[in-house]
Amino acid sequence: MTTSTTWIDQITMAELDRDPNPIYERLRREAPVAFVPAVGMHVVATRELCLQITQDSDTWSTVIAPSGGRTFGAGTVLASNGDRHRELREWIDPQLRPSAVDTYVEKLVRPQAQAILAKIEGLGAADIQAAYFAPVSVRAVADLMGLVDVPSDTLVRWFQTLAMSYGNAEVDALGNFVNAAPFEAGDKVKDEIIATVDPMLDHWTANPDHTLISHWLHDGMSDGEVRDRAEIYPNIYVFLLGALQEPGHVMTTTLAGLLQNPDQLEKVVDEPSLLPRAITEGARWVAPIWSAAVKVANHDVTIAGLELAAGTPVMLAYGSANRDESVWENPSAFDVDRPAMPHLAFGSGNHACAGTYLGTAIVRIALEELFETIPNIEPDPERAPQFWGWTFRGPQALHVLWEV
Ligand code: V55
Repeated sequence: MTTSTTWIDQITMAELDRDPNPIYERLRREAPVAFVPAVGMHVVATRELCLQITQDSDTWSTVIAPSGGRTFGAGTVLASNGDRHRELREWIDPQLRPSAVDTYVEKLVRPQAQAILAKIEGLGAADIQAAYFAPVSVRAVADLMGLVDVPSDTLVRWFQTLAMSYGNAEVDALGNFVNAAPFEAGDKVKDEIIATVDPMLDHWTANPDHTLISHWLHDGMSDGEVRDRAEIYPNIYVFLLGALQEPGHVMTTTLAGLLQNPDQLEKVVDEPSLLPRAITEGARWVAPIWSAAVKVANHDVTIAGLELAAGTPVMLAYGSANRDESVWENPSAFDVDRPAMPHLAFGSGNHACAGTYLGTAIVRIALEELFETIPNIEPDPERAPQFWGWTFRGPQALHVLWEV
């Protein structure tokens, strides 16, 4: 047994949440797979190793991060494998396929985006994250799910509380969670979600419609049967966190990147067909799900020279993989003119994001409408955006100004 402590042993959760990038830059160089005591797990820092692990589901099964499992409980698609995983994706995927999304996404997002902008365009200043991006993001996905009557501020509070619980990853030397309060706040929000959604499930049980949750109840079931609520709720939580939060994160991150680079902002505002490039770069630059995917070794395995015993979990840092200097030149710079190279913000392998196409379309439409309505948008020079988070990462606010 070794008693010497290394720089890796001294990494704190607070540092990771503030800015994981300098830490992971050093990990990529010195220890691409490393045990980090603060999070009680091995972390994987490079793109090549993240890809290798996600492509090899014989060696690596998927599990949920401990703080994620404490938050969502058992039964999420995030933690499933094999036949059960295929079954869950068969009921989640159909409404999210590009050919389906193209039939509804315009009507779902553009009018809501225009309505929110109409209320703020005369203000001349805003935290555009709170005033526009978060509301468009939650409205789009929650309406699709069928939660049209849940107010946007409630939905934002739900995803924020669930995210603080899911990201409450800090453990002590024995591997026990250090902070109870974020989990307890998450439990309260889940009670509130169940109280709100249960009557809707009663309604959809008798009256199937085109909403996602109604499909989840009925699709693949024999006549007169609906899927058990215990199977549905954990996946409702998955959507109420990730699917509601991340489009907003990518909108804010992409705009923050453009505002730091006025020449790039001007090009994109003048030529909105460049938006998909800018959005791809935003998702690469600061992956909104920065470090959440966990795999577990099915048998003893050697990776990056390290021998890991069967049952060892490893946390894939897609946010770090996306700044791998062996793949991207000057990776910490936001640059819409980069050569195309697939990033890992939507993961990879059989658990890759089901909402990639929908989420990207929501972000694109929100930014198209923003630049159409407020083409002269500028950063507030007094208030630079503060990025935060290790599990989920994005600017906490984005203060902007414009001439009215
Ligand atoms: C992830 C995705 C989620 C979520 C929590 O690891 C974690 C990915 C799509 O939603 O709520």
